[in-house]
Amino acid sequence: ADAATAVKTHPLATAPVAGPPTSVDGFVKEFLRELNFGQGVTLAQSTVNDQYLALARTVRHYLMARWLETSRRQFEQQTKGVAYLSAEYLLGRQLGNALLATDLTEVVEDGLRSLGIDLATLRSQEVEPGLGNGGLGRLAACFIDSLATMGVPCIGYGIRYEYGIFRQTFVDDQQVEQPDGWLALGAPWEFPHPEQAQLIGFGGHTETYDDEGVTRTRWVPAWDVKALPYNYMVPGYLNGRVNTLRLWRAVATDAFDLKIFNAGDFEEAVRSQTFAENISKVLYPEDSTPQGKELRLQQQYFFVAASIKNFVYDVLPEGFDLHELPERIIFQLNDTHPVIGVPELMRVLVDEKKMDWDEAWAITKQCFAYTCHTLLPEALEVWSVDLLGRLLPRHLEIIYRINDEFLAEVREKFGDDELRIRRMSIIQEYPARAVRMAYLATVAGAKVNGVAELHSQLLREKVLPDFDEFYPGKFTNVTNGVTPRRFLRLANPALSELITETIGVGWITDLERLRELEPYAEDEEFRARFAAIKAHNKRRANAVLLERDGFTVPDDHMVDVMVKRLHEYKRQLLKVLHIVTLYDRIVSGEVAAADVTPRTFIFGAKAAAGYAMAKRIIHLINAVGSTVNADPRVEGRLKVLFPPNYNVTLAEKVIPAADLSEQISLAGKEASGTGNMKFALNGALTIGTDDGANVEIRELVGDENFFLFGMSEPEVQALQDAGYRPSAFYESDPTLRRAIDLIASGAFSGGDRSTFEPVVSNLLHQDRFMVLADFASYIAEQDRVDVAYGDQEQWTRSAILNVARTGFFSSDRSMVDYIDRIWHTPPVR
Ligand code: HBZ
Repeated sequence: ADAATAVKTHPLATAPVAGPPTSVDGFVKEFLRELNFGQGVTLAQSTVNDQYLALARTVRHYLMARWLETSRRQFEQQTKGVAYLSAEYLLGRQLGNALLATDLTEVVEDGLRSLGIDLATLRSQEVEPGLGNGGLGRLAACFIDSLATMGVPCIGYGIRYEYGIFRQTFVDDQQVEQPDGWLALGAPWEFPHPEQAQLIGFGGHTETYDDEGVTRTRWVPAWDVKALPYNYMVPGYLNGRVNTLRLWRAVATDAFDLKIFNAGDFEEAVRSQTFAENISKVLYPEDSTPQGKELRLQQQYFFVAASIKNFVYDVLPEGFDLHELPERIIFQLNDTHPVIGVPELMRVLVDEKKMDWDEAWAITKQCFAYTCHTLLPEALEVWSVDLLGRLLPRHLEIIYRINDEFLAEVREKFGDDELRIRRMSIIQEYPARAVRMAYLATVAGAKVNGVAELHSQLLREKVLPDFDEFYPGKFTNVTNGVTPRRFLRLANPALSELITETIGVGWITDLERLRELEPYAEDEEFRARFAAIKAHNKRRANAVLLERDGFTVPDDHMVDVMVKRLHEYKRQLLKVLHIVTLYDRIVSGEVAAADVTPRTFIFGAKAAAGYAMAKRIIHLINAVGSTVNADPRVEGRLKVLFPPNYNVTLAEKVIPAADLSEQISLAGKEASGTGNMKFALNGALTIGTDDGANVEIRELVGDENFFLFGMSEPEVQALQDAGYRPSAFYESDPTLRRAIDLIASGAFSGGDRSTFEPVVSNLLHQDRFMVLADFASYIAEQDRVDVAYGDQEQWTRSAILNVARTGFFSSDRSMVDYIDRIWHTPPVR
């Protein structure tokens, strides 16, 4: 104890050692030290990977003092902060962002050059942590970047998957998934803290006991696993702040294998270790359609329980009065994946802290807020009572009680309206008894938000109308945003330089200042420079795609990009039908090739491994691409590129090169979209439906700078109600019929009519997302795109205005909205 006190009261106890000097010399010394002492190699012996790892560790050193200082002050100040609970963080590469945040890029570039090393080569060595599926995971990464930059206390909590989103390859034009061993070459950005491991229980039973005259419940789990925290730095942009992302890894407890080992079964001991470690082994690659698998629920409970325990027992100071929890923390639920945290906090407060149920519930209701990211009914998570009862028996009891009390309140307000009670119950009865996690989140959350205006409106009116009526004021909107640091400053250095030269650097942390660019749309010289940058970015994308996939992007082509997860509602098929239509126009002689605007179509999309239709659509895109690219009749006019394994790293190269951004989901299905924002900010024009955040993009950039097509959400609803018959569109539209017939004829499958028969017949007889209904409108609008592209001066004007008017979509603004409407967590100095 004496030794511990001596350490804590030492004059240097809380003063972190400063990082290396911010000079080329200071950097070079530190880098060589890392190479020699950290990697154990001389410069001459070192591989690119050695150099990358040494560089990453060197950059860490510059951030370390700030990180320690941020934590120390946060502990000292005890102001309210955000615990962002997310099963996914799609971070992208770390090195470039860390250099940007510390303003070290030039020093490092010069220092490395003096050693004969190219910074860009080392940056390419980094394998991005793909710990997310798509928009939801990337949103979490943007949000924690913004919070750090704005000086808002935040801990991101999640799972350190050993394997992130699969690596996609194509074999015979079809998707094949490979494991993503992102840790294989070293993980220089993480800080494991095994001494802070938490035990997380599972299974078993509950029992009541007498606690000095009070009957209490306790949970006796049957098995447990250890949750090891791995900390990651989340550096703010040039502000000396470094927040923390804490990801949990599952390992077997010693007791777990020791018991079995001692029983003489070595093999079983190893097997059970594997069993425990499976929990954080791999990211579920299903987006939008949860599978209800037991391991998935284990993952969810594992990370949420570890996070709540960590916060309550380690982050809060000793003796903290838990009645004040809502003044210290808000747990933001990124979709329903962490919602099991609600009964978990109740269990901690009631069973462990022996708090009265009503008091605990009053606290819990103030400590959670819920963000919904979907409108698709099949995407709303439900967990069978059977599974929950087996895995988390105490949590199921708690959920039942929450539901009983909630339904009693509903009865009180609305009377014994049994239909309504059944509709609103957290427990669904059919087809099987199951817990509706979105309902639990809505009942427990202080606020519930959608992710774009239209989405929030539909959420209130269509998905949770009873709850909106029951809880006036609970529902709100926060439109998504993207971080301008990664998606403009880092991804598009040329445009960033032009912007900074024109309006100063303030835009990087105050993106609305892009408005100051508006007048330059009329400046011929500015337009010329802007257009030259787009051309430069196309050449840069060309170089990357050439090296990566052997693809070339012709200099003189419009670059037309659709990158996002493969899902029927996003309607990659509509894009395919457009390409097939253009192809058919030329090969049938209807239009001379020379009269077609040259376009290169770039796709990027992963399909969930078990989503058969999505995989067929990938096959079709590749097949159409192979045919089109090999046909001399359309050479120089149409080109289709589908680089495999689209990820954040590729996005940073492709988005800045785009002329046209495809945002073509069926109205009412895409909650927000965030790719749409990234494209507009990088000067692409959007062709899109009135869906998600497209609505707000169009409002801001103006109708004349946006290509709108397709049905509106009310029109979709009306067609649905009237009875949608896709074949009627096929029969009455000859252009559509030709495109579909061409696919059905085997023209893209070596004459084999069976290959794409399931796609064609689904379109003709089901077409749940009304591709055929929007086809004519889409083609007509695409023809207008061609005409517009013909006037390059006007196109560039529009592109500049897209940049100037979309500053609203900074995730910094999203954070301001969350803070004002939901969190009430002011920035600290
Ligand atoms: O979240 C996306 C929405 O589709 C998109 O419109 C929105 O912009 C974005 C951010 O709010 N949703 C997802 O990305 N969803 C998932 O990735 C997902 C992952 C696992 C699931 C369910 C959904 O079990």
